Amino acid sequence: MIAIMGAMPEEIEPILGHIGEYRSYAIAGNLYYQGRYKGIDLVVAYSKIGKVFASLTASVMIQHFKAKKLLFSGVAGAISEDLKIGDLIAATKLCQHDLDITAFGHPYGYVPEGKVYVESDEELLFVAREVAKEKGIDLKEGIIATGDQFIADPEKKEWIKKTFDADALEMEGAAVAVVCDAFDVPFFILRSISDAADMDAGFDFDTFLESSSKISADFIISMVEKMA
Ligand code: 4EZ
Repeated sequence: MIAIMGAMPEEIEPILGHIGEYRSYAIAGNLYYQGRYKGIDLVVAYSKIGKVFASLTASVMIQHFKAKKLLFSGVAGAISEDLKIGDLIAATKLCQHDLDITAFGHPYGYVPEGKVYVESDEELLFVAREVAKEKGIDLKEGIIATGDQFIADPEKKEWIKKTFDADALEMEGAAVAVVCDAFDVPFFILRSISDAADMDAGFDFDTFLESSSKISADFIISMVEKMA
């Protein structure tokens, strides 16, 4: 069983479009869609926005649906100047930019028995590079910073860039990474840029949510095909 998750309905709709027939299960306030694509069993769901909902959904996909790999598809705000709207970035590692016990001398993003960065699975990154090569897609790779805030402020964005060396930001990736790491489930977080986390972010996000979600979802489906 491979899990594919997003945070918002728009992020998983293009995935459901590919799998055709599926069954729905309601668990703890979310709907989980189970179906098959090219002979592979899939469970697909959107978590709702933010780290808490994302952790819940990732946990259910692993514990209840026995997902052996988890792929996340969605959109993100760009930090790196290299990333333009519609570009794809695969996370090499992820961190929580809003986790702060620095009052006790710890670095930003760290709590005891945790780690600042959770690293993505190398094999899934390899599959992604192969798909990108075959399709002639310019897949970027970098650090994704996650927090429970929609960032639409150049100063906050700059702080996240300098504190975590992050290339993109969103609100679920690191939560999924922490859960998958704890359960030893290989994960892959893919995002297509919807905005630049600046003053125009709200407007750009609304404008590009659908198109960027589709770019990310199509790539994820190609990865599943490659794994079949
Ligand atoms: C969160 N997602 C945004 C959800 C916003 C509004 C109804 C991705 C994202 C993001 N997150 C795209 N751009 C972002 C930004 N500038 N800051 C945080 O994963 C829902």
